[in-house]
Amino acid sequence: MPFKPLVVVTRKLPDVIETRMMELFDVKLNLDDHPLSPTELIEAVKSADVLVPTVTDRIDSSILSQAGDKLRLIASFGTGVDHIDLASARQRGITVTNTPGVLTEDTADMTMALILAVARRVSEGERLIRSNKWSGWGPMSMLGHRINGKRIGIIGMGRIGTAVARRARGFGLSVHYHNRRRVHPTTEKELEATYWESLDQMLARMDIISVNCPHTPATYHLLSARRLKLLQKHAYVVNTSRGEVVDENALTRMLEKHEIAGAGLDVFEHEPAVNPKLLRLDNVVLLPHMGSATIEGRVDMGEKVIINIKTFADGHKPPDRVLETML
Ligand code: 8YV
Repeated sequence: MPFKPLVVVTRKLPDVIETRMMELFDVKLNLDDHPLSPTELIEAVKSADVLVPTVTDRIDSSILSQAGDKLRLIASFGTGVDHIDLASARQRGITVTNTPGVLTEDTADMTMALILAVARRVSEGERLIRSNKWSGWGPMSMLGHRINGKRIGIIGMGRIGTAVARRARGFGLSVHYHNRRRVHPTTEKELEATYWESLDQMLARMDIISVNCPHTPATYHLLSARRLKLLQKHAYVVNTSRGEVVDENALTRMLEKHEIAGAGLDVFEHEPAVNPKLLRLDNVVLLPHMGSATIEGRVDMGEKVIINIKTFADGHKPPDRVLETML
């Protein structure tokens, strides 16, 4: 390898990945896995040739302005890149890569888990048993809503949205979607998916809404208070993308007033903080950003990061480069 970079990794990664990185590069690990403080992050960008951040590292222009000339690559461990100021990185000649593709299936699985959990009251049922308050079966107890035969509206028909659509078909849902662009006719045909150019019109007709678009300036609060009001009273909202795409306070107000049936949330606007009002509601299922959290997925992500760094260090363009124009 022409260049053996100093790679600073901000969080603990699978052992097999850290070991491989140490064989290939000079590596500084975060063995106790604490989220880096701003001071530590500045130290990291100053010393590294390559930074491997995660979603918990906010790499904005003020952090990047402190980076030395050494920092050439940000090889992010994750697909979403909304924690990185891409324009600022480009201006400084820093390449940014991510790990697309390898967490698609796991995140789609978690989307289905949330849909089933909220519509069939899975978490609520378990809470009932654990609280020792279950008095026995009753014909009218713990009734949820049937999934089969309902309509799912997917916002963002990229890799994950498409994987959700495939699973949804298996559960007997009819697939609808809103996307910046209509997907290829072959995919649309395979999924028997209906395209809605108007998000507003789609929202008003769906039983389940699944948020699967990335968070960008264009999708911030895409599900605004006004749009959430368009949903039917029996509708569910599921989000495994980014909290910022949904106005969390507006959603919480609607859930409190039962203006929609429920929500399944794996992501939040101000992670790790969660709106305390959500914690008191039974019609929500709350997960701690674990959509891609499988052992296999983390190893796959790590391998992608290694390929990106190695390709870059060998003097070539890394395969998973991200440009702000791609979002
Ligand atoms: C990751 C994610 O766990 O990759 C993403 O965009 O949201 C998560 O599934 C996390 O971002 C890793 O940095």
